[in-house]
Amino acid sequence: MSGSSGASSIEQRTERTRGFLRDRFGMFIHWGLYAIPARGEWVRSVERISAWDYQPYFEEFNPERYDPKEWAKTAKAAGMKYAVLTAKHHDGFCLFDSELTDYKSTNTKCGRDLVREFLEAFRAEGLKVGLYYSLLDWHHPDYPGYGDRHHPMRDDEAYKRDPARFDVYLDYMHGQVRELLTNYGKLDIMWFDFSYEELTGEAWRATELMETLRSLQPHIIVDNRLEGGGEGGGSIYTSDPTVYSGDFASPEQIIPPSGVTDEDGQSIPWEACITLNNNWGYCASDRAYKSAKTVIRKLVECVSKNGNLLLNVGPDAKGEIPRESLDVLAEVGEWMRRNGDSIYGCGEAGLPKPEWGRYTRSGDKLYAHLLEESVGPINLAGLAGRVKRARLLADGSELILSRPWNVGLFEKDAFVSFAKPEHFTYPLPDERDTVIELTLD
Ligand code: H79
Repeated sequence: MSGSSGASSIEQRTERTRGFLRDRFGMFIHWGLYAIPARGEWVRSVERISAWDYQPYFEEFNPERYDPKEWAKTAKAAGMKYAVLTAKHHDGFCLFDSELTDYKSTNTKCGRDLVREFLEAFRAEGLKVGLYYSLLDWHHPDYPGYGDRHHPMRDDEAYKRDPARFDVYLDYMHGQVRELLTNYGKLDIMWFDFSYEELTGEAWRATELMETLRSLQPHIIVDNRLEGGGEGGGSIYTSDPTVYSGDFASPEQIIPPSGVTDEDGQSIPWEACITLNNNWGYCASDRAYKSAKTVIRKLVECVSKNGNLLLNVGPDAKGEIPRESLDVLAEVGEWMRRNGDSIYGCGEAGLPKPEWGRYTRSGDKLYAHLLEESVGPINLAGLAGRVKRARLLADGSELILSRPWNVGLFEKDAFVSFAKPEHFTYPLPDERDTVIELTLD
Protein backbone atom coordinates (compact mmCIF):
# COMPACT_ATOMS: atom_id res chain seq x y z
CA MET A 1 0.00 0.00 0.00
CA SER A 2 1.04 3.57 -0.59
CA GLY A 3 -0.29 4.64 2.82
CA SER A 4 2.44 6.63 4.44
CA SER A 5 1.17 7.34 7.86
CA GLY A 6 -0.72 4.33 9.26
CA ALA A 7 -1.93 4.58 12.84
CA SER A 8 -1.11 8.26 13.37
CA SER A 9 -3.17 9.29 10.33
CA ILE A 10 -6.09 7.30 11.72
CA GLU A 11 -5.70 9.09 15.05
CA GLN A 12 -5.73 12.45 13.24
CA ARG A 13 -8.84 11.38 11.36
CA THR A 14 -10.54 10.46 14.64
CA GLU A 15 -9.61 13.86 16.05
CA ARG A 16 -10.84 15.81 13.00
CA THR A 17 -14.18 14.00 12.81
CA ARG A 18 -15.10 14.14 16.50
CA GLY A 19 -17.44 17.15 16.25
CA PHE A 20 -18.88 16.03 12.93
CA LEU A 21 -19.89 12.69 14.42
CA ARG A 22 -21.61 14.39 17.34
CA ASP A 23 -23.73 16.42 14.89
CA ARG A 24 -25.23 13.31 13.29
CA PHE A 25 -27.71 15.07 10.97
CA GLY A 26 -27.02 17.38 8.04
CA MET A 27 -28.63 18.82 4.91
CA PHE A 28 -27.36 18.05 1.42
CA ILE A 29 -28.39 20.59 -1.22
CA HIS A 30 -28.27 19.73 -4.92
CA TRP A 31 -28.89 22.84 -6.95
CA GLY A 32 -27.81 24.13 -10.32
CA LEU A 33 -28.91 24.70 -13.92
CA TYR A 34 -30.52 21.23 -13.95
CA ALA A 35 -33.29 22.58 -11.71
CA ILE A 36 -34.74 24.15 -14.89
CA PRO A 37 -35.24 20.97 -16.98
CA ALA A 38 -36.28 19.51 -13.61
CA ARG A 39 -35.48 15.90 -14.51
CA GLY A 40 -32.67 15.31 -12.03
CA GLU A 41 -29.02 16.41 -11.91
CA TRP A 42 -27.88 13.73 -14.39
CA VAL A 43 -30.20 14.98 -17.12
CA ARG A 44 -27.41 16.15 -19.42
CA SER A 45 -25.76 12.72 -19.37
CA VAL A 46 -28.88 10.55 -19.32
CA GLU A 47 -30.48 12.41 -22.23
CA ARG A 48 -27.14 13.09 -23.96
CA ILE A 49 -27.77 16.80 -24.24
CA SER A 50 -25.14 18.73 -26.23
CA ALA A 51 -23.45 21.82 -24.81
CA TRP A 52 -25.45 23.83 -27.35
CA ASP A 53 -28.76 22.44 -26.15
CA TYR A 54 -27.84 22.82 -22.46
CA GLN A 55 -26.85 26.48 -22.94
CA PRO A 56 -30.43 27.89 -22.74
CA TYR A 57 -30.54 26.90 -19.05
CA PHE A 58 -27.49 29.08 -18.42
CA GLU A 59 -29.07 31.98 -20.36
CA GLU A 60 -32.30 31.60 -18.44
CA PHE A 61 -31.06 30.84 -14.91
CA ASN A 62 -32.52 33.45 -12.56
CA PRO A 63 -33.60 32.05 -9.18
CA GLU A 64 -35.37 35.13 -7.89
CA ARG A 65 -36.68 33.36 -4.81
CA TYR A 66 -33.25 32.15 -3.66
CA ASP A 67 -33.16 33.03 0.02
CA PRO A 68 -30.49 30.97 1.77
CA LYS A 69 -31.53 32.46 5.11
CA GLU A 70 -34.82 30.59 4.69
CA TRP A 71 -32.96 27.40 3.76
CA ALA A 72 -30.79 27.79 6.85
CA LYS A 73 -33.82 28.27 9.10
CA THR A 74 -35.39 25.19 7.55
CA ALA A 75 -32.26 23.10 8.21
CA LYS A 76 -31.91 24.38 11.76
CA ALA A 77 -35.58 23.81 12.57
CA ALA A 78 -35.25 20.25 11.24
CA GLY A 79 -32.54 19.62 13.82
CA MET A 80 -29.75 19.56 11.26
CA LYS A 81 -26.31 20.76 12.41
CA TYR A 82 -24.57 21.23 9.09
CA ALA A 83 -25.20 21.60 5.37
CA VAL A 84 -23.37 20.80 2.14
CA LEU A 85 -24.13 22.67 -1.10
CA THR A 86 -23.14 21.71 -4.66
CA ALA A 87 -20.61 24.43 -5.55
CA LYS A 88 -20.21 22.60 -8.88
CA HIS A 89 -21.96 19.42 -10.02
CA HIS A 90 -21.03 17.18 -12.97
CA ASP A 91 -22.45 19.64 -15.52
CA GLY A 92 -19.61 22.00 -14.56
CA PHE A 93 -21.80 25.00 -13.73
CA CYS A 94 -20.29 26.93 -10.80
CA LEU A 95 -22.49 28.46 -8.14
CA PHE A 96 -19.53 30.64 -7.10
CA ASP A 97 -17.54 33.48 -8.62
CA SER A 98 -14.58 31.52 -9.96
CA GLU A 99 -11.90 33.46 -11.81
CA LEU A 100 -11.09 30.34 -13.82
CA THR A 101 -14.34 30.08 -15.80
CA ASP A 102 -17.17 32.11 -17.26
CA TYR A 103 -19.56 29.25 -16.59
CA LYS A 104 -20.74 30.56 -13.24
CA SER A 105 -23.77 32.01 -11.51
CA THR A 106 -22.33 35.52 -11.40
CA ASN A 107 -22.49 35.54 -15.22
CA THR A 108 -26.16 34.57 -15.34
CA LYS A 109 -29.15 36.89 -15.02
CA CYS A 110 -29.11 36.50 -11.26
CA GLY A 111 -25.54 37.80 -11.02
CA ARG A 112 -25.09 36.43 -7.49
CA ASP A 113 -22.38 34.36 -5.82
CA LEU A 114 -24.76 31.68 -4.58
CA VAL A 115 -22.07 29.85 -2.60
CA ARG A 116 -21.03 32.96 -0.68
CA GLU A 117 -24.63 33.74 0.25
CA PHE A 118 -25.23 30.14 1.29
CA LEU A 119 -22.16 30.11 3.54
CA GLU A 120 -23.02 33.41 5.21
CA ALA A 121 -26.64 32.44 5.84
CA PHE A 122 -25.91 28.99 7.28
CA ARG A 123 -23.06 30.19 9.46
CA ALA A 124 -25.36 32.90 10.81
CA GLU A 125 -27.73 30.16 12.01
CA GLY A 126 -24.84 28.45 13.78
CA LEU A 127 -24.64 25.58 11.32
CA LYS A 128 -21.43 24.04 10.03
CA VAL A 129 -20.90 24.38 6.30
CA GLY A 130 -19.52 22.21 3.55
CA LEU A 131 -19.18 22.32 -0.21
CA TYR A 132 -19.70 19.55 -2.73
CA TYR A 133 -17.31 19.74 -5.67
CA SER A 134 -17.65 17.41 -8.66
CA LEU A 135 -14.46 15.82 -9.92
CA LEU A 136 -16.31 15.12 -13.17
CA ASP A 137 -16.88 18.09 -15.44
CA TRP A 138 -18.97 17.73 -18.58
CA HIS A 139 -18.45 21.36 -19.55
CA HIS A 140 -14.67 21.60 -19.44
CA PRO A 141 -13.05 21.05 -22.88
CA ASP A 142 -10.16 19.08 -21.38
CA TYR A 143 -12.28 16.64 -19.42
CA PRO A 144 -12.34 13.30 -21.28
CA GLY A 145 -15.61 12.94 -23.15
CA TYR A 146 -15.52 10.33 -25.87
CA GLY A 147 -15.56 6.83 -24.40
CA ASP A 148 -16.49 7.98 -20.87
CA ARG A 149 -19.72 6.19 -20.03
CA HIS A 150 -20.89 9.11 -17.88
CA HIS A 151 -20.19 11.89 -20.38
CA PRO A 152 -23.10 13.36 -22.37
CA MET A 153 -20.98 13.24 -25.59
CA ARG A 154 -19.64 9.76 -24.88
CA ASP A 155 -20.23 8.51 -28.45
CA ASP A 156 -19.15 11.65 -30.27
CA GLU A 157 -15.73 11.38 -31.96
CA ALA A 158 -15.45 15.15 -31.89
CA TYR A 159 -15.13 14.92 -28.11
CA LYS A 160 -12.07 12.67 -28.23
CA ARG A 161 -9.37 14.18 -26.06
CA ASP A 162 -5.65 14.05 -25.95
CA PRO A 163 -5.07 12.43 -22.55
CA ALA A 164 -2.17 14.83 -21.93
CA ARG A 165 -4.71 17.63 -21.84
CA PHE A 166 -6.33 16.07 -18.79
CA ASP A 167 -3.62 17.84 -16.81
CA VAL A 168 -5.06 21.14 -18.03
CA TYR A 169 -8.37 20.11 -16.49
CA LEU A 170 -6.64 19.07 -13.28
CA ASP A 171 -4.97 22.49 -13.03
CA TYR A 172 -8.44 24.01 -13.39
CA MET A 173 -9.97 21.65 -10.84
CA HIS A 174 -7.17 22.17 -8.32
CA GLY A 175 -7.39 25.91 -8.92
CA GLN A 176 -11.11 25.99 -8.19
CA VAL A 177 -10.69 23.96 -5.02
CA ARG A 178 -8.00 26.45 -3.98
CA GLU A 179 -10.42 29.32 -4.68
CA LEU A 180 -13.12 27.73 -2.54
CA LEU A 181 -10.68 27.12 0.31
CA THR A 182 -9.15 30.60 0.09
CA ASN A 183 -11.98 33.03 -0.67
CA TYR A 184 -14.87 31.78 1.44
CA GLY A 185 -13.69 31.63 5.04
CA LYS A 186 -13.64 28.53 7.20
CA LEU A 187 -15.23 25.47 5.63
CA ASP A 188 -16.03 22.43 7.75
CA ILE A 189 -16.48 19.83 5.02
CA MET A 190 -15.21 19.27 1.48
CA TRP A 191 -17.29 16.71 -0.40
CA PHE A 192 -15.65 15.45 -3.61
CA ASP A 193 -17.67 13.33 -6.06
CA PHE A 194 -16.49 10.86 -7.51
CA SER A 195 -13.79 8.41 -8.66
CA TYR A 196 -14.48 5.70 -11.23
CA GLU A 197 -12.53 3.26 -13.34
CA GLU A 198 -8.98 4.59 -13.84
CA LEU A 199 -9.96 8.05 -12.63
CA THR A 200 -9.06 7.51 -8.98
CA GLY A 201 -6.42 8.68 -6.50
CA GLU A 202 -3.30 10.01 -8.20
CA ALA A 203 -5.20 10.28 -11.50
CA TRP A 204 -6.71 13.40 -9.82
CA ARG A 205 -3.25 14.34 -8.46
CA ALA A 206 -4.88 13.59 -5.15
CA THR A 207 -1.82 13.82 -2.88
CA GLU A 208 -1.08 17.30 -4.21
CA LEU A 209 -4.75 18.28 -3.84
CA MET A 210 -4.88 17.05 -0.25
CA GLU A 211 -1.67 18.87 0.65
CA THR A 212 -3.17 22.11 -0.68
CA LEU A 213 -6.40 21.44 1.16
CA ARG A 214 -4.81 20.60 4.51
CA SER A 215 -2.44 23.56 4.30
CA LEU A 216 -5.28 26.01 3.61
CA GLN A 217 -7.84 24.55 6.02
CA PRO A 218 -6.23 22.20 8.55
CA HIS A 219 -9.51 21.33 10.32
CA ILE A 220 -11.61 20.58 7.24
CA ILE A 221 -12.90 17.05 6.81
CA VAL A 222 -13.13 15.32 3.44
CA ASP A 223 -15.22 12.45 2.10
CA ASN A 224 -13.58 9.32 0.66
CA ARG A 225 -14.35 9.79 -3.04
CA LEU A 226 -10.94 10.93 -4.25
CA GLU A 227 -10.29 7.23 -4.49
CA GLY A 228 -12.17 4.00 -4.95
CA GLY A 229 -15.07 3.41 -7.28
CA GLY A 230 -17.89 5.88 -6.63
CA GLU A 231 -19.19 5.45 -3.12
CA GLY A 232 -17.35 2.15 -2.80
CA GLY A 233 -13.76 1.14 -2.09
CA GLY A 234 -10.80 3.17 -1.01
CA SER A 235 -8.11 2.73 1.59
CA ILE A 236 -10.21 4.42 4.29
CA TYR A 237 -11.35 0.87 5.07
CA THR A 238 -7.82 -0.32 5.78
CA SER A 239 -5.36 0.21 8.64
CA ASP A 240 -3.00 1.95 6.20
CA PRO A 241 -4.99 4.71 4.47
CA THR A 242 -3.49 7.01 1.82
CA VAL A 243 -3.36 10.77 2.41
CA TYR A 244 -6.36 11.09 0.11
CA SER A 245 -8.39 8.25 1.67
CA GLY A 246 -10.67 10.82 3.30
CA ASP A 247 -12.03 11.34 6.80
CA PHE A 248 -15.36 9.60 6.41
CA ALA A 249 -16.95 6.94 4.23
CA SER A 250 -19.93 8.07 2.16
CA PRO A 251 -22.41 5.27 1.48
CA GLU A 252 -24.93 6.61 -1.04
CA GLN A 253 -28.63 5.67 -0.96
CA ILE A 254 -27.87 2.84 1.47
CA ILE A 255 -27.40 2.44 5.20
CA PRO A 256 -24.65 -0.12 5.84
CA PRO A 257 -26.22 -3.20 7.50
CA SER A 258 -23.68 -3.30 10.34
CA GLY A 259 -22.19 0.18 10.21
CA VAL A 260 -18.69 0.67 8.83
CA THR A 261 -15.69 -0.92 10.50
CA ASP A 262 -12.10 -1.73 9.61
CA GLU A 263 -10.45 -5.13 9.62
CA ASP A 264 -10.12 -5.00 13.42
CA GLY A 265 -13.78 -4.14 13.96
CA GLN A 266 -12.94 -0.50 14.79
CA SER A 267 -15.62 1.97 13.76
CA ILE A 268 -14.78 4.12 10.71
CA PRO A 269 -16.48 7.54 10.51
CA TRP A 270 -19.32 7.42 8.01
CA GLU A 271 -22.18 9.46 6.67
CA ALA A 272 -25.01 7.98 4.61
CA CYS A 273 -26.30 10.40 1.97
CA ILE A 274 -29.94 9.83 1.14
CA THR A 275 -32.48 11.62 -1.04
CA LEU A 276 -35.91 12.70 0.25
CA ASN A 277 -37.62 11.57 -2.96
CA ASN A 278 -35.77 9.59 -5.65
CA ASN A 279 -33.64 12.38 -7.10
CA TRP A 280 -30.85 14.65 -5.86
CA GLY A 281 -31.53 17.55 -8.19
CA TYR A 282 -35.06 18.92 -8.49
CA CYS A 283 -37.33 16.56 -10.41
CA ALA A 284 -40.80 17.96 -10.96
CA SER A 285 -42.44 14.60 -11.68
CA ASP A 286 -40.90 12.78 -8.70
CA ARG A 287 -43.41 12.95 -5.86
CA ALA A 288 -42.15 9.85 -4.02
CA TYR A 289 -41.18 11.69 -0.85
CA LYS A 290 -40.27 9.72 2.23
CA SER A 291 -42.44 10.33 5.26
CA ALA A 292 -41.13 12.04 8.40
CA LYS A 293 -41.55 8.70 10.16
CA THR A 294 -39.22 7.03 7.66
CA VAL A 295 -36.65 9.81 7.90
CA ILE A 296 -36.68 9.70 11.73
CA ARG A 297 -36.23 5.94 11.70
CA LYS A 298 -33.42 6.07 9.13
CA LEU A 299 -31.64 8.73 11.18
CA VAL A 300 -31.98 6.56 14.29
CA GLU A 301 -30.67 3.59 12.31
CA CYS A 302 -27.57 5.55 11.23
CA VAL A 303 -26.85 6.75 14.77
CA SER A 304 -27.38 3.25 16.21
CA LYS A 305 -24.59 2.14 13.85
CA ASN A 306 -22.26 5.09 14.62
CA GLY A 307 -23.09 6.97 11.41
CA ASN A 308 -24.43 10.35 10.27
CA LEU A 309 -27.31 11.08 7.91
CA LEU A 310 -26.91 13.71 5.19
CA LEU A 311 -30.44 14.21 3.92
CA ASN A 312 -30.88 15.85 0.52
CA VAL A 313 -33.13 18.60 -0.74
CA GLY A 314 -33.30 19.71 -4.38
CA PRO A 315 -34.46 23.32 -4.65
CA ASP A 316 -36.36 24.30 -7.80
CA ALA A 317 -35.41 26.77 -10.54
CA LYS A 318 -36.82 29.67 -8.56
CA GLY A 319 -34.67 28.74 -5.57
CA GLU A 320 -37.32 27.19 -3.35
CA ILE A 321 -37.11 23.89 -1.48
CA PRO A 322 -40.11 21.81 -2.62
CA ARG A 323 -43.21 22.10 -0.42
CA GLU A 324 -43.21 18.35 0.31
CA SER A 325 -39.61 18.49 1.56
CA LEU A 326 -40.39 21.45 3.79
CA ASP A 327 -43.34 19.60 5.34
CA VAL A 328 -41.28 16.49 6.07
CA LEU A 329 -38.38 18.50 7.50
CA ALA A 330 -40.72 20.49 9.75
CA GLU A 331 -42.19 17.29 11.18
CA VAL A 332 -38.74 15.73 11.65
CA GLY A 333 -37.75 18.92 13.49
CA GLU A 334 -40.74 18.70 15.79
CA TRP A 335 -39.61 15.18 16.78
CA MET A 336 -35.96 16.25 17.07
CA ARG A 337 -36.78 19.11 19.45
CA ARG A 338 -38.17 16.60 21.93
CA ASN A 339 -35.92 13.64 21.18
CA GLY A 340 -32.63 15.13 19.97
CA ASP A 341 -30.80 13.95 23.10
CA SER A 342 -31.07 10.43 21.70
CA ILE A 343 -29.34 11.54 18.45
CA TYR A 344 -26.68 14.22 19.07
CA GLY A 345 -23.47 12.86 20.55
CA CYS A 346 -24.95 9.37 20.51
CA GLY A 347 -23.74 6.19 18.86
CA GLU A 348 -23.83 2.45 19.00
CA ALA A 349 -25.01 1.06 22.35
CA GLY A 350 -22.89 -2.09 22.39
CA LEU A 351 -25.99 -4.22 22.94
CA PRO A 352 -27.74 -6.62 20.58
CA LYS A 353 -30.50 -5.04 18.49
CA PRO A 354 -33.69 -5.36 20.54
CA GLU A 355 -36.89 -6.98 19.24
CA TRP A 356 -38.92 -3.75 19.40
CA GLY A 357 -36.51 -1.31 17.75
CA ARG A 358 -33.06 0.11 18.28
CA TYR A 359 -30.76 1.47 20.94
CA THR A 360 -28.58 4.55 20.80
CA ARG A 361 -26.30 5.56 23.63
CA SER A 362 -24.23 8.36 25.05
CA GLY A 363 -22.26 7.57 28.21
CA ASP A 364 -24.60 6.30 30.94
CA LYS A 365 -27.70 7.30 28.94
CA LEU A 366 -29.18 4.48 26.94
CA TYR A 367 -32.00 5.40 24.56
CA ALA A 368 -34.59 2.77 23.67
CA HIS A 369 -36.23 3.69 20.38
CA LEU A 370 -39.53 1.84 20.36
CA LEU A 371 -40.49 1.25 16.74
CA GLU A 372 -42.84 -1.69 17.19
CA GLU A 373 -45.75 -2.10 19.55
CA SER A 374 -45.07 -4.36 22.51
CA VAL A 375 -47.58 -6.55 24.28
CA GLY A 376 -46.92 -6.19 27.98
CA PRO A 377 -43.90 -4.55 29.58
CA ILE A 378 -41.04 -3.68 27.27
CA ASN A 379 -38.21 -6.15 27.55
CA LEU A 380 -34.71 -4.82 28.11
CA ALA A 381 -32.79 -8.00 27.45
CA GLY A 382 -29.79 -8.59 29.68
CA LEU A 383 -30.21 -5.35 31.65
CA ALA A 384 -31.55 -6.76 34.95
CA GLY A 385 -30.18 -4.63 37.79
CA ARG A 386 -28.42 -2.22 35.45
CA VAL A 387 -31.12 0.44 34.93
CA LYS A 388 -31.44 3.19 37.55
CA ARG A 389 -34.17 5.33 35.95
CA ALA A 390 -36.51 5.33 32.99
CA ARG A 391 -38.06 8.46 31.52
CA LEU A 392 -40.08 9.19 28.42
CA LEU A 393 -37.60 11.41 26.56
CA ALA A 394 -40.27 13.51 24.81
CA ASP A 395 -41.79 14.91 28.02
CA GLY A 396 -39.50 13.75 30.84
CA SER A 397 -42.24 11.76 32.52
CA GLU A 398 -41.33 8.88 34.80
CA LEU A 399 -41.77 5.35 33.50
CA ILE A 400 -42.09 2.25 35.58
CA LEU A 401 -39.26 -0.21 35.94
CA SER A 402 -41.09 -3.33 36.92
CA ARG A 403 -40.71 -7.06 37.15
CA PRO A 404 -43.54 -8.93 35.52
CA TRP A 405 -45.17 -11.73 37.55
CA ASN A 406 -43.67 -14.37 35.29
CA VAL A 407 -40.17 -12.97 35.83
CA GLY A 408 -38.76 -16.45 36.26
CA LEU A 409 -38.57 -16.70 32.49
CA PHE A 410 -36.53 -13.51 32.21
CA GLU A 411 -34.06 -13.39 35.08
CA LYS A 412 -31.41 -11.50 33.14
CA ASP A 413 -33.78 -8.87 31.78
CA ALA A 414 -35.17 -5.56 32.96
CA PHE A 415 -38.67 -4.33 32.05
CA VAL A 416 -40.25 -0.96 31.57
CA SER A 417 -43.86 0.14 31.16
CA PHE A 418 -45.78 3.40 30.81
CA ALA A 419 -48.27 3.04 33.65
CA LYS A 420 -49.81 0.79 36.24
CA PRO A 421 -50.87 -1.90 35.72
CA GLU A 422 -47.47 -2.64 34.41
CA HIS A 423 -48.57 -4.35 31.21
CA PHE A 424 -49.90 -1.02 29.88
CA THR A 425 -47.58 -0.24 27.01
CA TYR A 426 -50.09 -0.02 24.17
CA PRO A 427 -50.44 2.06 22.13
CA LEU A 428 -47.05 3.74 21.87
CA PRO A 429 -47.29 7.50 22.52
CA ASP A 430 -45.38 8.32 19.30
CA GLU A 431 -45.89 5.81 16.50
CA ARG A 432 -42.92 7.25 14.56
CA ASP A 433 -40.45 6.51 17.37
CA THR A 434 -41.13 6.60 21.11
CA VAL A 435 -37.86 7.15 22.93
CA ILE A 436 -37.24 5.95 26.48
CA GLU A 437 -34.23 7.39 28.26
CA LEU A 438 -32.64 4.82 30.53
CA THR A 439 -29.99 5.83 33.04
CA LEU A 440 -27.53 3.01 33.54
CA ASP A 441 -25.73 2.17 36.75
O1 H79 B 1 -24.49 14.06 -6.49
C1 H79 B 1 -25.30 12.91 -6.35
C2 H79 B 1 -25.30 12.09 -7.60
O2 H79 B 1 -25.53 12.87 -8.76
C3 H79 B 1 -23.92 11.49 -7.61
N1 H79 B 1 -23.59 11.39 -6.18
C4 H79 B 1 -24.67 11.92 -5.41
C5 H79 B 1 -24.22 12.49 -4.10
C6 H79 B 1 -23.95 10.17 -8.20
N2 H79 B 1 -24.95 9.32 -8.04
N3 H79 B 1 -24.67 8.21 -8.69
N4 H79 B 1 -23.51 8.36 -9.21
C7 H79 B 1 -23.02 9.56 -8.95
C8 H79 B 1 -22.90 7.29 -9.93
C9 H79 B 1 -23.51 7.16 -11.27
C10 H79 B 1 -24.75 6.52 -11.44
C11 H79 B 1 -25.33 6.33 -12.74
FE1 H79 B 1 -27.06 6.97 -13.39
C12 H79 B 1 -26.12 5.22 -13.10
C13 H79 B 1 -25.13 7.12 -13.88
C14 H79 B 1 -25.89 6.57 -14.95
C15 H79 B 1 -26.51 5.39 -14.47
C16 H79 B 1 -28.16 7.47 -11.75
C17 H79 B 1 -28.96 6.82 -12.64
C18 H79 B 1 -27.70 8.61 -12.42
C19 H79 B 1 -28.24 8.59 -13.69
C20 H79 B 1 -29.01 7.51 -13.84
